[in-house]
Amino acid sequence: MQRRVIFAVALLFSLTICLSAAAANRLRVSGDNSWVAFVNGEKVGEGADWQAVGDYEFDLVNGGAVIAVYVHDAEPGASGVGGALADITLDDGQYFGSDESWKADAGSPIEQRNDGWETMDFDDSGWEPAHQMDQFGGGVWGFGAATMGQVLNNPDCTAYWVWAGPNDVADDIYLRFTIPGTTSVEPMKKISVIWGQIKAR
Ligand SMILES: [Ca+2]
Repeated sequence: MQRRVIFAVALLFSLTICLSAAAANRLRVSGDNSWVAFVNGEKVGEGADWQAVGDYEFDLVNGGAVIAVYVHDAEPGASGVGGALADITLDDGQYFGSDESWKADAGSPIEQRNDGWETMDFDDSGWEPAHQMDQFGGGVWGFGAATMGQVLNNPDCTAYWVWAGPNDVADDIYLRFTIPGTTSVEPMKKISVIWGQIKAR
């Protein structure tokens, strides 16, 4: 009997470690004027104050993840400039900040878009490299760095503000960044299908 109790306690302890370790990947997002963030096709959060940075935890799928962020600039056309900033820290310490290596696409407002742009399997090969602007801390958003730094520290954010093309043209933009997994895309597709079936039940 005592052995069973010890086993049960050990199992609980391992599960707790597993669960807390699995939640250590972080996505931090800001968008001027508002954003909606997705990881692996699931919405993780949204915000409408670029100085109040979003801070979201997520799980990897086969060691990888697809980050997808929509940002809306509320001032039409050239009457205001838009900006998007994001970074990713994995629990193994790997860091990825938004820059020209991220994929970007200008389009309709998110309410009108239903092509699966946020999903893991979406083909973004036709998207452009993001238009890279100032690094966090400088440029037109520099005055908000102190407030934003309350979230964008440990590690310090080294991402760049980005947009899809010149930021005084498009008002609705989409970003994608893929963290490669440890296996090919095919098993990831199968897992997302299975997950979809489980959720549908
Ligand atoms: Ca604008």
